[in-house]
Amino acid sequence: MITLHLARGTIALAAHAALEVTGLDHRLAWVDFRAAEQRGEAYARVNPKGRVPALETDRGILTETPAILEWIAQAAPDAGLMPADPWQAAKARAWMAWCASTAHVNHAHKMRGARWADDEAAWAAMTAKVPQTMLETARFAEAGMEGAFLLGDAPTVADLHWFAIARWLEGDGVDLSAVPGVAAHMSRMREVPGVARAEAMHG
Ligand SMILES: N[C@@H](CCC(=O)N[C@@H](CS)C(=O)NCC(=O)O)C(=O)O
Repeated sequence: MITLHLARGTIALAAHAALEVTGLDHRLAWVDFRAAEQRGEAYARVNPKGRVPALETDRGILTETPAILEWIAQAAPDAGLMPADPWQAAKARAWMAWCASTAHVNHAHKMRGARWADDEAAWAAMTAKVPQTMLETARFAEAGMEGAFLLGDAPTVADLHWFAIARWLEGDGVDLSAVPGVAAHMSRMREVPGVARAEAMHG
């Protein structure tokens, strides 16, 4: 049995949605951020990095959203979430690397400034920059879309990763009317069977 460790509204939604889309049998282990469970001893045994998602499998525990998404896609190849074509697969990985290393980090500057500075004025400066950097992030995703989805006509793991981040845009001060292609992509993602069911559990 697969167990996904996740918290509401986080990037773990991407892996959660992938499990719902593929129909892989799984259970959910919710981590309570309000109680700082992600920094507790029990969760450190799951993921010493203190982050979600983490996926427990019969082979061990996997962390990092791009790796988890690719593993889920390969465990359920019929769902078609990872392109079979090597070039398209590489592009899906490129999107996920960007989501994890750039888009997600831009968002984290809003609330997690203490990771990068001890100076509270620096935290405020990082937070203040987020509406601009997240608008640029959204514009980059919008400009890169090759069709209804990031890689063309069918959703892939890259779309699930980006969707989880796009849900943060309004809270980050981005007016979605400035990026209609992103708003349309979010609507299309909610029509992919399984995505809305997962999203409904994230508030
Ligand atoms: N590189 C990781 C980042 C995961 C991550 O930062 N998750 C956030 C939630 S969106 C988290 O667990 N934060 C907990 C904390 O900072 O205490 C991935 O892509 O999976």
